[in-house]
Amino acid sequence: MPQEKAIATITNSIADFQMVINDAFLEKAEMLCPEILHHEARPVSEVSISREGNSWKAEWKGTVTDAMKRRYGRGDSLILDFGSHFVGYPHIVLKSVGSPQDAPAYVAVRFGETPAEIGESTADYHGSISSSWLQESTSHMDVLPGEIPLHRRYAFRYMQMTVLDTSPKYKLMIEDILVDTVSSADERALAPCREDLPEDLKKIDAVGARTLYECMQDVFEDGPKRDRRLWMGDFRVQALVNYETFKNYDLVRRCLYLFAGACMNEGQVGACLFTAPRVQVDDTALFDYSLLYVPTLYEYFEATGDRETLEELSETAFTQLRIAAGKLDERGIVRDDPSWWCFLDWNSELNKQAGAQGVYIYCLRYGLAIAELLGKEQEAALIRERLEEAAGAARKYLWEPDLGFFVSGEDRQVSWISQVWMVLAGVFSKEENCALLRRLKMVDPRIRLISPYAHHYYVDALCHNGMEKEITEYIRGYWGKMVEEGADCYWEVFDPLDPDASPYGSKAILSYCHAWSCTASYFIRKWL
Ligand code: RAM
Repeated sequence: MPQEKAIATITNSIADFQMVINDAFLEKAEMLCPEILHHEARPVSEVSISREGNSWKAEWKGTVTDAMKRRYGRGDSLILDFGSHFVGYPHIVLKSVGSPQDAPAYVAVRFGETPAEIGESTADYHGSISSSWLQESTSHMDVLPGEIPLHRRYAFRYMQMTVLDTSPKYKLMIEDILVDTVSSADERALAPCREDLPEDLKKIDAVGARTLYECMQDVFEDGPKRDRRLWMGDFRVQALVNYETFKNYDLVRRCLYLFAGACMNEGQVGACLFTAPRVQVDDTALFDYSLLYVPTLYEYFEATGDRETLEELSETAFTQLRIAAGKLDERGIVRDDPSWWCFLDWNSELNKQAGAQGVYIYCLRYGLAIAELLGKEQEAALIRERLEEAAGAARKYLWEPDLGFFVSGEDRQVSWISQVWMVLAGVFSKEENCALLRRLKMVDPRIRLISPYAHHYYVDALCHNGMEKEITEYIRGYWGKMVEEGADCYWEVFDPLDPDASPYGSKAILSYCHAWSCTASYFIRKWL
């Protein structure tokens, strides 16, 4: 179906960046905008937070009732624990006690998904992304009683309030405190997980489902603390978990239309989208993220049987494959690049070439499935040809028989994620893939997996090659470890061998409820 395309040029940091808008698609996305469901949650205790070695721990200090009986003056502070992770709008009502309020109250609040964000000093933050993500706010309150004016939505379990000043004549008391929580996921829709599963796996699943729940807002956000937007890579895996849990098919459909409705130059699906004040694609393209639109569309059709959407969005999917084909060199290998051109994982030493080739082949397979389903013979023939070429080139130029691994880039780097994507790409037979996965575990190359997102694809590779037995142990050792360390939701980055790992140079800025980490629930529900 031909679509009218209006081209809007956006002044942006990338000189030739253009946004390609499809109004009809954006209108559909708008119509699918979900209702946001609200609940109320209150703090459950007062805690103290202290450092224990490299990590921060919260300890019970008292009841909320006692904390509300106390009077707070200049320099006083308290930390409340809401008992679990919440996303929403806090309402904190303060009153003055003593003489009449003869000066404004000046208060600071800080919210943390984990104790670390309360414990670490924000003044010491020197990370690579904006400190404005740190969840804190200071306010003057001229008239009491009154509510601390907090306009932002926060993602948190812990809240610290510090009184910066009152006056010598009056003090503050907390009159009321609650959070109006928001999510577009309906808790009642959550499909129960298998009754006969061991308790620890049920817990691992519950944390995954909670993570997804918190990230389901008017789009599938990557993290309700940060970046609070729709990233293609995160969206793909969120959709998979959603099919096994909340089954909000319309939210997936909405996001598919959003990506297709606001593309980058030549119709490339952007790495991420903003939805306010209007829909806008970011001026960042990632080779793998654009391509992952293809399996996401196919899987949506598989889950829903919605052929109309598949048909309407199939051109967007084929376009991604076409654009990716333009990045191949004369050998049929994806050209390497020193820029941040492809994501795969947060390992800063990672060379992305082989992984990118794997993603390309993998997505070609989904593109072929779509073309065949829709009876698009010409498209199918073209994809088939590209698939053979790309897989052949990978075997010829990237496979190193002496090492028994795929190599990447000029330095012929061997990394975990290159092998994972080549296995998922199905460049070799199942037996060879299994052997490769076993060798990978045994040799344990130094360039390992860092993000739960990369770990997802490793586990996926195990599942698709008949190695389901290995996955239970792996889920326990990875996602289970986060649970052991007190995770209410799964974290953006988790490297058990390097607990301080952060791609941004600080742990305080990390998102501790991150969409791409929720996939333990998918494996537990679908594969165990
Ligand atoms: C970060 C976010 C997001 C991820 C991108 C690549 O900004 O963590 O989830 O998809 O990086």
